[in-house]
Amino acid sequence: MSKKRNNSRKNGVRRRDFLVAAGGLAAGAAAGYIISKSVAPPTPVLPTDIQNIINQRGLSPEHVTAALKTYVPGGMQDEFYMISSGGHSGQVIIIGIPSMRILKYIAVFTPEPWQGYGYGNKATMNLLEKASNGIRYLTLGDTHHPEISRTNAVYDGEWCFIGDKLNARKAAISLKDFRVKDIVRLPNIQNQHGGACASPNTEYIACGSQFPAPWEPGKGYKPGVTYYPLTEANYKDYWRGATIFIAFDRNTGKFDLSRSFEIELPPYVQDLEIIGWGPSDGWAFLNSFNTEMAIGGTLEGKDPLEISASQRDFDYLHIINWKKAEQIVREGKYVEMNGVKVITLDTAIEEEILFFAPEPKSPHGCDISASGRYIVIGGKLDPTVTIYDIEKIKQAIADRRFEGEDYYGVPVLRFEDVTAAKIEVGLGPLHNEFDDKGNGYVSCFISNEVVKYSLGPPDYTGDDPFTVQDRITIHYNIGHLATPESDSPEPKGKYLVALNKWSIDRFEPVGTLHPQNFQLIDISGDKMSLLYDMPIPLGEPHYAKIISADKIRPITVYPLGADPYVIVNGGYATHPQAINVGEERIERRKEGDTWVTEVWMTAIRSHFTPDIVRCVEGDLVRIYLSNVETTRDATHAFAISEFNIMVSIDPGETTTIEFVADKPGVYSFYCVEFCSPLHLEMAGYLEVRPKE
Ligand code: K7E
Ligand code: CUA
Repeated sequence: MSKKRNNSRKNGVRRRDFLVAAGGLAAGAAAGYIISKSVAPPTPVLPTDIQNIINQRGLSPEHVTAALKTYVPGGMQDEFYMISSGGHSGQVIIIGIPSMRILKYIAVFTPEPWQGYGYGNKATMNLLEKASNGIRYLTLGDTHHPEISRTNAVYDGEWCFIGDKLNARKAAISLKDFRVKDIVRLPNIQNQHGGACASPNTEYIACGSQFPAPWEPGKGYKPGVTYYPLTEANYKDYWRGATIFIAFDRNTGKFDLSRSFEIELPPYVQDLEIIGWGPSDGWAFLNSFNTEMAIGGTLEGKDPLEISASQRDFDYLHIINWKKAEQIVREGKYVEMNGVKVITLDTAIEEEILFFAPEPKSPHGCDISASGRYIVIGGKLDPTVTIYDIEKIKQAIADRRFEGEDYYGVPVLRFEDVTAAKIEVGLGPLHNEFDDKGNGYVSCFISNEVVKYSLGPPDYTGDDPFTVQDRITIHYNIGHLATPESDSPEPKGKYLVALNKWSIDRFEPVGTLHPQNFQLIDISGDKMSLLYDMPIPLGEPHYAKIISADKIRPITVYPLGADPYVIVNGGYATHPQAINVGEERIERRKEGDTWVTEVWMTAIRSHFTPDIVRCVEGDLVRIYLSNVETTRDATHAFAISEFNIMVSIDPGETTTIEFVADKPGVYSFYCVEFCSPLHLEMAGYLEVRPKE
C-alpha cells in the first residue's frame, strides 16, 4: 500500500505541472487570472480534445482548477482519511481526501447485514448486547464526535472512538481493521455529547453528559430504576450532569470502567468537551447551556425550553483539572455509583478540580488551538467566537480571583480575567478548527459561511492577531467543519471540509429528504476556495476527524484463525475453534438441557465444508466458520435463508455463528460475496429434522 502511495505522490507532482498548464488555459478565459508574476506565461497549449471537453461541459477556470486539485485517478490513493460520524445511522463513514470517495461504512451501534454485524455473528451480537441498557436490546445510535488516539496529543492513527449521543455509549474502533472492538454504556449518564475526546496519551476518553439525568443521592442514575417526578424543584435537587473519563487499554482494545472515573456536575446541559495539551495539559474544558435549569412544559403554562433556557446572558465554561481529579480518586475520595468511581460535586468544589468561567449565552463548539493555549468557544446565539487563554485561567485560579459562585457553590472566574479575545465572525458560529499557520476557521450555521480568523501568539505571530482574515459561503447550514489533524499540536492545514446539514438545490433531487452536503474547501492560500460538493446519503454526520493517510497502517490479511474481536497484546487472539482444511466436523451433544449442534466449517473458494449440516428442531446451532484464505480481499459471506443470518468473514478470520434451529425444514445457505467464477456454487443446506 505504501508503495502505491509513494507512486501517487510522484504522480502528484506531475499533476501539479498539469495544473499550471490548465491555469494557462484559464488565463485565456478570465482576464486577470495570473499564473506567474515573474515569468511571462508561455502561450497556453492544451490538446484540443481537452479544450473541447471544457467547452462542451461549460466549465469555468475555477471548475477546472478544482477538478485538477481533487481528481485522484483510479489506482492512486488519497492524501488524507476523513473519519466522519454517520449521525443517526449510528455508524462511521470513512472518506478519502481530496477525492471525497467513500471508502467504508463502519457498523458501530446499528446492526448492518453486509458487514455481518449483528446478524448471527456472536462477537458482534455480544457487543451490541453488552452495550444495551439492561432494559432492551438497543439497535440504533446517534453518532456525533469521532476522536483518534493520540501520542503526546498528536494523532497516532491506531484507534478511533465515537460516542452515541442517544444512549450514552462509546465505541472503540481499531484503525488496523476498521472494526469495532468494544462498546461501553456510560454509567450515571442518559445521553452523552461532548466528545469523544482523548487525553494526550489516550489514557482516557472523556465526554460530558448532554441532558442531565435524575440521580438518587449517593447512588447515581440507573436506567429504568431512578425515578422522581419531573418538577423544577426536583430537577435542581436530583438531576445531575457528569463528565466521564473512561480508561482505555490499547493492548486489549477495551474500555476499563474499573480504572475510569466520573465527576458529578450541576444539572446544566453539558455540551462539548476537549482535553488540553502543552500549557493546558491536565485540564479539560466543557461548555454548557441551560444554566437556567429550565425544563419546558408548554402545555402546563410554561415557556418552551428554547425560551426558558435562554434567560441569562451567560452560561458556564467548565474548567476541569482532570489530573488532580485522577489524584483525588487515587486518594479514595470518591463514591462508587453503578460500577464507576464518582467524584461528587461537593468533593469537586472542595478539592478545587472544578471551576466555571462565564461564556456568552448558549455556546456550542469547544476547541483548542495547536499550541494548547487558546480554548475557542463558538457563540451559537452570540455572533462571536470567544477565545480563552489557559495562562490567564491558571493565573486567575492561582490568585483566587472569582466573581462569585453558581447555585451549587462552584467558583466562577471573571470573564475579563480569562479571555484573550472575542471576535465577531458571523451569525450562528458553531465549531472551530485550525490550520498550521495560526488561523482558526469557524462554521457559521445561520450566515452560511466559514470564517477564517487569526489567533494570537504563539499560534499566530503576524501583525493582526484575533482578526477576521477571509470568509467563504457554503451550501447550506454548516454544522461542523474539519481540517486535517486539527485540535492537536500538529494541524496540517491544506483542506477544510464543511459538514453542511442542508443541500437544497446542490444535487439531483431524490425526494423531499435531501442528502447532507460535505464541501471540500482549499485553505492552502490566503483566500479559501471551494473544490467539491459531496452528497452524504446516510444519517446526518456531525463531526469528522481528518488524518494523514500515511499514519493509518491497516493490516491486509488476518493471521490464519484470528478472532478479530479479541485483541491480546495489541494483536489478534486465535479463535479457540479455528480449524484448517481437513479438520471440519459436526458434533451433537447436550449442554445442560439444551441439545447443541456444533459445526467446525471452512470456507475457501468456492465451497463451504461441510456443505450439508443436519440438526434437530430446537437445537442450538453453533457454526465455527474459518475463512482459510490467505489472499487479500478474498472475503466470503455466509447467509442462511429464513434465519436472518448474515455473516461476513475476511481471509484468515474465524467467527462463531449462533442461532436456534427453531423451525423444521431444509434451508439453503450460500456465500454472499461474489468471490470466484464458481461463487454461485458456493452453497449448501441446513436440514432441521422435526423433533420426535
Ligand atoms: Cu454541533 Cu453533536 Cu458537535 Cu452536531 S454537534 S453539528
Ligand atoms: Cu465465497 Cu462467494
